[in-house]
Formats: sequence, C-alpha cells, structure tokens
Amino acid sequence: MSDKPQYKPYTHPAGGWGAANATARVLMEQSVLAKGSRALLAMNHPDGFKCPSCAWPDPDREKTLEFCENGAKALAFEATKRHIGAEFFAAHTVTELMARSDHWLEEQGRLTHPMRYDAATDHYVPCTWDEAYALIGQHLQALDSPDQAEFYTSGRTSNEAAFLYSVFVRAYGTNNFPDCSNMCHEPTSRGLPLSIGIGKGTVRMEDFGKTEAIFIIGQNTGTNSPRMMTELVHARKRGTPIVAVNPMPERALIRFTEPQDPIKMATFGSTPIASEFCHVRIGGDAAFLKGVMKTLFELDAEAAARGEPAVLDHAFIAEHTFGFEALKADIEATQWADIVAVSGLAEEQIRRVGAIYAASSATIICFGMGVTQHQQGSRVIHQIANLLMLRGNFGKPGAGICPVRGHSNVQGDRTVGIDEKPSPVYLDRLQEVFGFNPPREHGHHVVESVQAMIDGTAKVFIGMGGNFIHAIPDTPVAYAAMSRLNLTVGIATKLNRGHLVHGRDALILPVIARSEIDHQKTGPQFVTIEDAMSNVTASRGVLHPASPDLRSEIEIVCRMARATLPDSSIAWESFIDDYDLIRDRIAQVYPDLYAGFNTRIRATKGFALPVPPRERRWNTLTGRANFLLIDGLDEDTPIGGPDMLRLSTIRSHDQYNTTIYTNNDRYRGVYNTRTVIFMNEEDMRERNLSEGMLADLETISDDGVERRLSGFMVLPYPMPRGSIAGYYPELNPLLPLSHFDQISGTPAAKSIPVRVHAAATAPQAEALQPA
Ligand SMILES: Nc1nc2c(c(=O)[nH]1)N[C@H]1C(S)=C(S)[C@@H](COP(=O)(O)OP(=O)(O)OC[C@H]3O[C@@H](n4cnc5c(=O)[nH]c(N)nc54)[C@H](O)[C@@H]3O)O[C@H]1N2
Ligand SMILES: Nc1nc2c(c(=O)[nH]1)N[C@H]1C(S)=C(S)[C@@H](COP(=O)(O)OP(=O)(O)OC[C@H]3O[C@@H](n4cnc5c(=O)[nH]c(N)nc54)[C@H](O)[C@@H]3O)O[C@H]1N2
Ligand SMILES: [Mo]
Repeated sequence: MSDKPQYKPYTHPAGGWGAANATARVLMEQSVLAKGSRALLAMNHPDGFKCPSCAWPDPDREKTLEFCENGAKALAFEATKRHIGAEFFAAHTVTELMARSDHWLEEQGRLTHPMRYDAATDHYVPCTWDEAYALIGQHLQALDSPDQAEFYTSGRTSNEAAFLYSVFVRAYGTNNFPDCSNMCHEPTSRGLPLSIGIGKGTVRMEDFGKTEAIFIIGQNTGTNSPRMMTELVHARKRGTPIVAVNPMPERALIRFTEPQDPIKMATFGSTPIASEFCHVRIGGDAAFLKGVMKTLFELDAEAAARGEPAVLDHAFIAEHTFGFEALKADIEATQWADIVAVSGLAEEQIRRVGAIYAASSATIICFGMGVTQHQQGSRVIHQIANLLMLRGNFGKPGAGICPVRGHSNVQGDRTVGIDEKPSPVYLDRLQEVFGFNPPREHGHHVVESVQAMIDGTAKVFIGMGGNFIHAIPDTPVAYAAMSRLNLTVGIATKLNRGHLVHGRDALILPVIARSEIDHQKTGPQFVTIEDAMSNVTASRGVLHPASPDLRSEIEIVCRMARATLPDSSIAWESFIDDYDLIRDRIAQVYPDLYAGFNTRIRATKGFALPVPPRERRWNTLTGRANFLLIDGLDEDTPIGGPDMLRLSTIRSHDQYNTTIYTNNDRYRGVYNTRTVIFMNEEDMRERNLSEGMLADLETISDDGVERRLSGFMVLPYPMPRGSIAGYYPELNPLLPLSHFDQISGTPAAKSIPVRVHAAATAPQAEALQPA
C-alpha cells in the first residue's frame, strides 16, 4: 500500500483475521516475534504480568490466551528490540527531536540510560543515577514551598510504586498530585460518590453472564478494551439486548468476530453486537438518558392505570434512595421535542430503548470518555445512576454501573493515595503508620497544575510515567509554561514529547517495564494492580529488562525520597529490596481494604476490594443512593452561532493515548494520516467542503484567545449533524484549559465548540489518494 493518505470505509466485522494479522505483524515489525509470543502467553495469567494496555479484568475461565490485538501492540512496543541510549542522544539535539512526529519518537525504541539535559549543547547527555537523584533533591530542597512542585502520575504505575510516591510527596509536604485520571474518569471518581457513595464501578465480571441488558455509552470497545468484546459476544449469543449510544457507528459495536474463535474466523462468521444503535449527537447523552427515564415514568403510570406490575422498583426507591420526587418532577417537566432536538435521536427509538430497559430485570450500563469528557460529565453520570436506581439495578446479580477505565492501574493508583484531595481519615492513618504530619490542604489536579505553571508559581515537575504535556489542553500555552520550570523529570519507558518540552534542568529516567523481570536483593519481585472492577491481582514480568541500567519505579521513588529528605525516619532503602514490606504498609494504612495483603495476594489469583453499593450500602451524606439533577438537557454550555460544530477528540485504533503505533485507523477506514476530521456530508456541503479537501479549525471561546489549526483533511462520515470528530493529541491545541467539568476538573475533550472552513492556503483535493 502507498504511504499517501487514503480513505477506504471499512465494511467487514471488526476483530477476526484483521485483528489476528495485525497482532502477528506488530510482533514482527518490532522484531520480537519469539520473545513477544512467549510474553503473550504469560500476559494476564496468574503467574505472569498484567497487560499494560487497559484496565479490563481477566475473566475467571480457563483459556489458553487472554490478550487482544491492542494488548499485543502495547507489549510489542514495550518489548521492542530497538533501544536508544547515549549515542542516540549524542546524534540529535533536542530541537531536532522536537521537529519529529510522535510516531517517530515512539519507533526509536526503549530508553536504556539515565540522561540529563545539557543546555550548552542542547543535547541530553548520560548521567549516573546518583547524579540524577542529587539534582532532584537539590531542586526540591531549594523551593520556597513544597507546593511549588507538581508530582504527576500516569495510570500504569503499580500500587506499590504509587503508594510510596504518595508517601514521599506528602512527607516532602504537598498534595499536588495531578493524575491522568483528572483527564479521564475523574467524573466517575468525584461525581459518582455523590450518587452512590463510591467512585468506582459496581459490576463484577460474573455479572456479565447474568445480565439481561447491556448499555454501552460513549465507549469504543473494539479499540480501547477489546477483551470486553468477549463478554459482549457471549451476551448477544444468549440473546441479551445491547444498546450502544455513540455519535460514531464504531465497527465493533455493530458486528464482531472473536479473533480467538477459529471456526468463525475461517467461515467469516460474525456476531451482531448492538441490537439498538443510538446515533446520538455529541453532548446528547443527558437528553437521551432523560428520554429513557421519561419513557419509564410513562410506562409505570400506564401499568398502574391497568393494574399491572409496576415498571419502577418502588420498594428499592422507598428503602434505598433520596430525591425521587424531585427527579420525577424534573423528568415530567422535560418535553419530548427538546429531548429529540438535543439528543438527535427519534422519540420512537428512545421509547424502544426504554422498553428494552423496562423488560430487563438486571441491566449493566457501561460508559467511557464519550460521557466523562464534557462540561457536565459528572452530572451525566448522575443521570446514568438515576436510570439504574429507578429499577433497583444496584446490589443484584447481573446489574450495575460499569465505568470502563483506561490505564491498567489508574483506579488502583487513586485507591493507594494518588489524590490531590485526600480524606482526613487517610491522612490520619498515614500519620500513625509513618510518623510524620502530612499536609492537610488540598493540592492541584491537572488543570490547576498547568495553571500554576502558567502563573509561574510551579517550579518543578516530576512525571511518574505518562506524557503530561501532550495529554493536556491548550498545547502551545502549556509548552511555554513547562519550558519556564526549573526542573522537569520524566520517569519513562519510551521517549516522548514530555521529555523534549523541558525545564532549565531536565532528566529522563528509564524504568523496568511491566513485562520485565524486576530482580532485587531478595529475588524477583512482583507488583499489584487494581482493575476496573476492583480486583487486585499480582503482576510478574517474564522478559529480561531492556538494559542493565534500568531501575524499578519503586527504587526511583525511594531514592528520590532519600535525596530530598535525608533525615527522613522512613526506611526507604528497605522497600527497594523487598516489595512485601510495601504491601505490609499498604495494609496498615488501609486496613479495611488491604488487611493481610501479602497473604491474600499469594493465596489466590487475586481478591476483590469491597464495593458497598453491591450490598446496597450507601456511603453518602444522606446514607442513601441520591437521585441528582442536571439542569436542562445541555451537558455543554451553548456558545457560538448556527455555524458552531462540536468537536470530539478521540483515539484511533493504532494509538495508545499519546503513543502513536501507526498512522492508520483500520475500522474507520483511514490510512497514513492522522490530521483528519470526520464530518457529516450535509455539514460539509454547507461549508463548500468535499472529501479530501483540507480545512481549518478555530475554537469558539469567550476568553479572547485565538486557537486555530490548519490543514485537516475532511472525510465524509456518518456523524450526526453538528458533530465532528478527530484525533487526540493532534487537536489538543484547540481545547481551552478552562473548558472542563466543574465537579471534577476533567477537560471537556469530547465537546470543543469550533468553526470549520476550507483551508485558506493549502492545495485542495489532491492530498487524498484514491483507495
Ligand atoms: N488501544 C488502546 N486502548 C486504550 C487506550 C488507547 O489509547 N488505545 N486508552 C486507554 C485510556 S487511558 C482510556 S481512558 C480508554 C478510552 O477509551 P474510550 O472511552 O473508548 O475513549 P475514546 O476513544 O476517546 O472515545 C470514546 C468514544 O466516545 C464516542 N463519543 C464522542 N463524543 C461522544 C458523546 O458526546 N456521547 C457519546 N455517547 N459518545 C461520544 C466516540 O465516538 C468514541 O467511540 O481506553 C484505554 N485503552
Ligand atoms: N484531547 C484529548 N486529550 C486527552 C484525552 C482525550 O480523549 N482527548 N484523553 C485523556 C486521557 S483519558 C488520558 S488517560 C490522558 C493520558 O495521559 P498520559 O497517561 O500522561 O499519557 P500516555 O500517552 O498514556 O503516556 C505514555 C508514556 O508513558 C510512558 N510509559 C509507558 N509505560 C510505562 C511504565 O510502565 N512506566 C513508566 N514510568 N512510564 C511508562 C512512556 O514513556 C509513554 O511515552 O490523556 C488525556 N488527554
Ligand atoms: Mo484515560
């Protein structure tokens, strides 16, 4: 195939041979066929390591393989034979590297040596680990206040490393914990507790086998948590209805072939997934959910009139909930015409969905970034909880809420202390167990930490994994702010943009990866993670580390702590030698969750942390599950005139967040390019745009800042009118830092108000190759 941009709409089922081929190809391309295949056999097995790609749990069934195409990609790019050390950095200045694409940076391979930025030559030069820790210690000690440092975490970090990191940072004296979760499922972590008393999902894997209806709202399962497709395929084969709500008809939500089902693959068989595909407008989910609730109230009234069994679970509502009358009044006051206009869905379809929901005595609602990344993302989640509560879908088999988490340990990191708003109970425990007085004042989340950099109050940034600068909004402003810092530290496996946009001093510290053996004084260590269903499991690497100069994240945290707090009475060094000692401390700080941690994690394949709503216990201010309201139907503040479009920034099939594996997006038919926008044909016509033309995008905002991007190729796509989509992180310069969910601070990356016009200068209609 040529390397020119191509657009070739995909009409086959997702999964199947395409996925199997892609798996083999990526292992070959990264030269890890033998090593990679061996590692894949150990992935997600009790004696092996947890897949670094997503947070979907392992099913409790014996299967020889438990991985997916995108897990294989993540592994292949982690286990790659390509390495970059001192010679690589000697050959390229940082300015040169900055001009390269994210894809190129990722392709260079694993980092193998600690590096320090040398401003005189604009190169990263090798340094020793001791020099690196000393530099960090000096900078942190020199600050006027610990609150001038920002300590970022990305969700791949293990429980053990995250726990120690949170102890170190608090012993140093701040709660500044910007976390990838702040850009992701924070509306779940902060919003959902107001409804049901916990910011986690209430569903366990076994519930998928017992459910009578599944909703998937704003989540691209086939790409971002492909192992979940197995549960969907099984459910559909049993005849369970599946309702998908999405502005994009994502291929795997329509038809899917299990890549591990050889008969289906050979016979081109496939399973239809969504029994009802709701082609919602971007930002139309609250309207949709209110429409489904309205149907329920109407059906319930009709049933009562006819003397038939009730549709609402009145017993559950009476015994377990608060605020029912207010919700009822709100829904009754909402007009169908408005619901239809805002959701973009026909009343008839919403009523059909309502009937599916009413007929199911156990429903699961799953959701992803299409729900959370809106200006009122938290309140949309409240509507999901409301809908579930109306039929008592908490605390019974086959039912509940299922936020599909992103990073493999993003949920666990929060549980063990990565939290800018720590609870007083936790801080008291920390004080008791470690004997220091932790700071009580709340710290910065992601948006606040960027603001502190812009304001010049932040001086030091330490990134425990991730690619902060590329994941956050307002890219150019963020770059400038980051460049003014005294010190930036990237603790990472691969080179990324975050290492190139750096402070006056800068360090790149390479780590042992999840798939690699972590050998310490007391022998090979294992770490633990908590998946999206609150199961805690062990992860043991099986491959040899990419270089002898790598260190574990745990060692790096402990040595940073010692260099910064030389007089600390905490025995940091002991934790490096034996990770059991860390788990003992976790058990002491969280006795309700982790008592007997070391014994329990060894005795079984893992254990589940308690989720009180499963027992209909509600840890809320009212002691009940709360029906909560959203004002009106718009989850994003209306701004701009009739030419405003809502832009959703999404992932392609071949990327992992800011890591770009290839420039293809197979299921959406896009090849060799990422600078595209998916657009409804009517919206294109209105703007005199045709397929393959290049367009300019401009954010509509009232803050007086101009945000524009040029040269994005327009692709006609089945999008609802007024809704367009394109890829993150390329489109992040259009996302204002101030455009976020008020309850959680999560940037509204799925609803940027924009104007689109034909590009002023670019050559037109020639860029796209005929497919
Ligand atoms: N292979 C792979 N796996 C991943 C990741 C990855 O990048 N690559 N990232 C990981 C991470 S950190 C996360 S958080 C998850 C992300 O996984 P997802 O939650 O699936 O995230 P996105 O791809 O951003 O897009 C979500 C979906 O929301 C839809 N959508 C957009 N706007 C709206 C809306 O207003 N309403 C509704 N109902 N839908 C909307 C989009 O069309 C898209 O299908 O995946 C994790 N797993
Ligand atoms: N516009 C827009 N912006 C978004 C989103 C969106 O949908 N739209 N999504 C948001 C979401 S959901 C998220 S979660 C964030 C993601 O934000 P981040 O989590 O910060 O970004 P990643 O791209 O996942 O980070 C990749 C880097 O992590 C490092 N890494 C990989 N494995 C390891 C490891 O085992 N240890 C260590 N120490 N480092 C490792 C590698 O160096 C790699 O380059 O982006 C957010 N930003
Ligand atoms: Mo995420």
